Amino acid sequence: MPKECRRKTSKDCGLPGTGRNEGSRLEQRAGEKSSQICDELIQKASQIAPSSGAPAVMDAPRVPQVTITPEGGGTSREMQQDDWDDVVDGTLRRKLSNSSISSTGSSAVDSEDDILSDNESKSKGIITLEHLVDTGESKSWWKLKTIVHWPFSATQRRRLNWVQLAGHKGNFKAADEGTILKKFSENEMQCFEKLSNDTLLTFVPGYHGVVEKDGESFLHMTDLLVNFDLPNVMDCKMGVRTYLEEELVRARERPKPREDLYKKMVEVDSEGPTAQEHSQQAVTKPRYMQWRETMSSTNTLGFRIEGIKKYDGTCRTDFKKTRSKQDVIQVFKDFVGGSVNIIKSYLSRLTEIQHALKTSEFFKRHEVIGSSLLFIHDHTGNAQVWIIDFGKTTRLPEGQTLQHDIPWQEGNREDGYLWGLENLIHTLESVSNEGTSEETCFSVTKENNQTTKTYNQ
Ligand code: I3P
Repeated sequence: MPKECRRKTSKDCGLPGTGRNEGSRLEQRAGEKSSQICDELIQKASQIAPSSGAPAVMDAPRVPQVTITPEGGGTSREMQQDDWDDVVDGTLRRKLSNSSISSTGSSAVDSEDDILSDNESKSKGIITLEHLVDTGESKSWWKLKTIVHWPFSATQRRRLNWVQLAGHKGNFKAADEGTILKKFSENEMQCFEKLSNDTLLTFVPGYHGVVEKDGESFLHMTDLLVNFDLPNVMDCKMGVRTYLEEELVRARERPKPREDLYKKMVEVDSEGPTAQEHSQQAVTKPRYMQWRETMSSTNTLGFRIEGIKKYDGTCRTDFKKTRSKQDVIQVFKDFVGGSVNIIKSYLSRLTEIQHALKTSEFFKRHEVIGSSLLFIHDHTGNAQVWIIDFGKTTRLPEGQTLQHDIPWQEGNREDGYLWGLENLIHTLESVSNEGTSEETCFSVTKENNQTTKTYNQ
């Protein structure tokens, strides 16, 4: 059984004061926090099943390895001052890349950073933020809480399930009902602007421009969960590669050993790091990302499952070793509760997305890295798939286009997105064909803080 995700208090997340190298201390804390927050990230018991044959075969992509070079001097390089932004509002912040900030569902708190440190915010898992209405003073406030306990009655609560299954946390703020604010990324903004005239428009979250709040910029977006009742959500990261070519080049030119990524790697596979990496207790980011890709189904199927949140509030992000097609089939079966109808709805939506991608001018001219397909369904049978997260989706030089279904070789910028989508469709077809012992029809009720699932006779 998956364990519920846990959150630490702001006290637990407090940043250290001055002292020895701030950067490396924070970096170290990031690793520690990750493991504290979501125990299920490390399910040592899970086995890597051998790949059971992808429906389509693409040559294994050539993976240029990036390891720490002797420049590191045989010991782990301490974080440099320029790895960090200056003190902002009294808080030392790590520089934000314009990388993906996975977004899904609804809103957030006035300032999550008040509660979560930036390092913790980069941990995975799930949190629920509820908008609680104070009936007495017609004043509202926001509360961060763990998923499973619902101490307020449904009438007191305007439920806002806020779901983030992948990417960086702490990047969302409350917005008008039905919308969310996502931390500004120039890249993502440009994508949304270009997508406004593209065939993909109906498959991406509604974009309502840039807004300023508390001195920060945000992308104002439609909340994808708004039309669902107790939604089930799955995040699948698409493509055979999850890092930009420029990240690879940067890592070669200026390797930045990271202790936090080393720790994350060791937590999943103690034999993952090379002898040199073990001695340095650090790995570079592309090296970590490449390792993640080979451990999961990214390299073998062109997509991977990042996380799942079920209608009852449980969440899982322990899919780092979910690699074979059969493993993925099993996860999908569990996710839909055995409902072939939901799978069929997803398949029909995926086929529409596939068609739209093949005719999209935007898609043709962008390297799509770190973008996810977000699956959402609920007990009413409503099922949707959305294309999300464009923080690392990059425009190609004028005149260059991508095929998205040929092997990646460094320099060609191919991302394998269409190949992954094809495999994803075949995988869901297998789920559908294998069927289930029962077609699941059930209703969900919530009473006395308890969610009850009732199967129809
Ligand atoms: C993270 C994941 C994120 C990546 C992050 C990784 O690993 O690959 O996509 O952020 O890099 O740590 P994991 O899934 O194992 O937690 P970007 O996509 O923004 O690069 P980071 O630690 O540099 O934020």
